[in-house]
Amino acid sequence: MAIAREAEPVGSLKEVREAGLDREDLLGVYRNMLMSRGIEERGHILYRQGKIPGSFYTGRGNEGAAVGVATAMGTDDVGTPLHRDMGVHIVRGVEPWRIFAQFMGRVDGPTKGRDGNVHMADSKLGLIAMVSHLPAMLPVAVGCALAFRIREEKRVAVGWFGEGASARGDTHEAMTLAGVRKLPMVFVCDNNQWAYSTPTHLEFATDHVADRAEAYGFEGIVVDGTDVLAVYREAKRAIEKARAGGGPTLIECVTLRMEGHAVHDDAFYVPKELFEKWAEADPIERFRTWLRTNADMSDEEEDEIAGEVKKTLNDALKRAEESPLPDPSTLTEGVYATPEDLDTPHHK
Ligand SMILES: Cc1ncc(C[n+]2csc(CCOP(=O)(O)OP(=O)(O)O)c2C)c(N)n1
Ligand SMILES: [Mg+2]
Repeated sequence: MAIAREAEPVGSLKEVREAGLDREDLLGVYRNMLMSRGIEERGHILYRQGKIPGSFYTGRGNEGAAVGVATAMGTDDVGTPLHRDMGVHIVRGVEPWRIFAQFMGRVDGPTKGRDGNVHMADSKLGLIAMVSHLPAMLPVAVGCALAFRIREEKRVAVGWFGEGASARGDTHEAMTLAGVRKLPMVFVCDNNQWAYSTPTHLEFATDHVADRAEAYGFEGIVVDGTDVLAVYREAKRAIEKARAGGGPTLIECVTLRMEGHAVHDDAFYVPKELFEKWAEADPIERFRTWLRTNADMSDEEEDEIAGEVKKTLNDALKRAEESPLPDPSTLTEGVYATPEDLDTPHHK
């Protein structure tokens, strides 16, 4: 029994319209989910071809949670997405070819070949690249929220963290400060039930991570992370509440990590039945079915979206492969921000 509120699934098209999405938006959400998965599937191929230095991380099963939250963010809001949140980069407008370039350490990746695989973000799109996700980015996101408060800007910071990372002290510090100062902050927990090989009952003793929110003085919500529309609705409410001065919210998106921690891990320790059960709640398939039932998505529309995603990804791969590796003589460039780098709406 959760202490936090357990969110209901989203039902009708009318309900979704009331939450702020029209039919075109919904097809865009579907496209963004397909794009996220497509990028990671092609990433696996690049890895097997030996083109990705280091390991490779994916968020399979988390597409709905990532896209749902990012769709609810405002243009001037800021976020710190993690290695399971490809959908956030896509929704914010990072071009897929730049993500492939990042995977391969090329100069056209968002970190210009300075960092590996998913340690990336484009600050011009309101995203801050992760340092580590355990959970080094929560204090950074809360710092952004504090800055918005001091500058009296109507902006919100969204900080992601894993359920395993919630055991670390930085989570506690970030939530304490956000709670006592009622900062415009939304905490999003990607609860994929595993922290590497550690299951949730060895990570926290409450039923849910979101149950802790009440103790920090704000609302906790548990939502099915495979239901993109329920995630969107809850994120939208939380973000607008934070913008209106109502303080933080902790949203826990429950999913299952559908692959190993990274490609080097075959997840032998996850019971097979768990994978089988959660495969039935695949977020993309769920939303596709919802669109067909509730928004009359036709075969033609579905094919058009799938075709467009496929073409975008094929072109993106080609373009990324043409991007060179960084010149070693430029190693120290970009380590410190220039005044021009800081001249964005997000730094003012
Ligand atoms: C200080 C530190 N310890 C260990 C790691 C290695 N590590 C990276 S992610 C991870 C598991 C995190 O689990 P969780 O927070 O549930 O996120 P998930 O990977 O499941 O999304 C570990 C042990 C690290 N990056 N930093
Ligand atoms: Mg986890």
